[in-house]
Amino acid sequence: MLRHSFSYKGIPLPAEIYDPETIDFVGNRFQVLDDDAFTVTYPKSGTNWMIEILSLIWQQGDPSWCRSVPIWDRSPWLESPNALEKLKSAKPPRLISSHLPIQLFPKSFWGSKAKVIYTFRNPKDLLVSLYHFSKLANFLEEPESLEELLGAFLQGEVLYGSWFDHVKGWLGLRGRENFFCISYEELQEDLRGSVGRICRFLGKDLSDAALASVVQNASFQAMRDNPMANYSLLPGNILDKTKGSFLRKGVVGDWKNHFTVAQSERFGRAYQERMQDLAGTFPWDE
Ligand code: PPS
Repeated sequence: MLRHSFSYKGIPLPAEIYDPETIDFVGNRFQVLDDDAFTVTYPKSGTNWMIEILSLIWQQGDPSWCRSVPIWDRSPWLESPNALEKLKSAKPPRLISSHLPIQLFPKSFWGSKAKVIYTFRNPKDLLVSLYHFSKLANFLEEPESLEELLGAFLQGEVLYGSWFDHVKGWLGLRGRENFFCISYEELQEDLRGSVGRICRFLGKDLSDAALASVVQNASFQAMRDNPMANYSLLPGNILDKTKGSFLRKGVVGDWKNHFTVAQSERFGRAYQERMQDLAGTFPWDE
């Protein structure tokens, strides 16, 4: 599963879009600013959904920015070489996205007041999302089967490394004033309430009409219809849109349509072993 990767401090990263020099720069020399707001996720956990929500909050619910600027320019990817250039000219306060595990995050974050919003998702659904995405993303190795991807995922032999370590690493920041975490499932269950909580964390006071506009414009359908958010602008050599959509299904529980009973049990055993210290933390634990 790691054919198209390089390893940086033991974490496999996509070699076709990133490089070790940039990751090293990001970790050691990138200057985080106090008013930066980071969206951090393990891949396929709802990153772009959160970017859209934050973009809309940034604009008090006005969708013009979301409809006129590609999502990757509104919240550049920290680990991407191009993004660093964009971030230099970005007008503060900056929105920034990242999949980096906590140990590779910029050192300058630790002395700053910058905010991190960490979004996590049921790993079984995330795996299904990744499985489908691997078919269209040319920078990912396409697994032969879900079974193959599942084995690699449980071993942490996938891009960005172990989901278990990623989540445990970041959730270790719970309780800090500048850290907020939320699940994809909570966003699905109550988007308006979730947006309200995110606004409170960011110190943004939105009117009821502005909140309603955030909810409406960050819906799955609105994002799917928005060329600036649905990845249709990416060239075919990066994302082969003939093989599927980036905004694929956008639901909770799709794993039930993909996992066999044996796969679910195998996953469950590994999950219990690795996550027992966080038992009961996640909506899918219920
Ligand atoms: S990536 O490639 O890691 O940045 O992908 P990421 O954005 O983290 O996750 C993609 C999945 O999020 C779903 N998505 C949404 N679901 C519900 N509502 C909205 N608005 C929304 N936007 C994105 C997207 O469809 C992917 O999930 P799947 O299960 O594949 O549909």
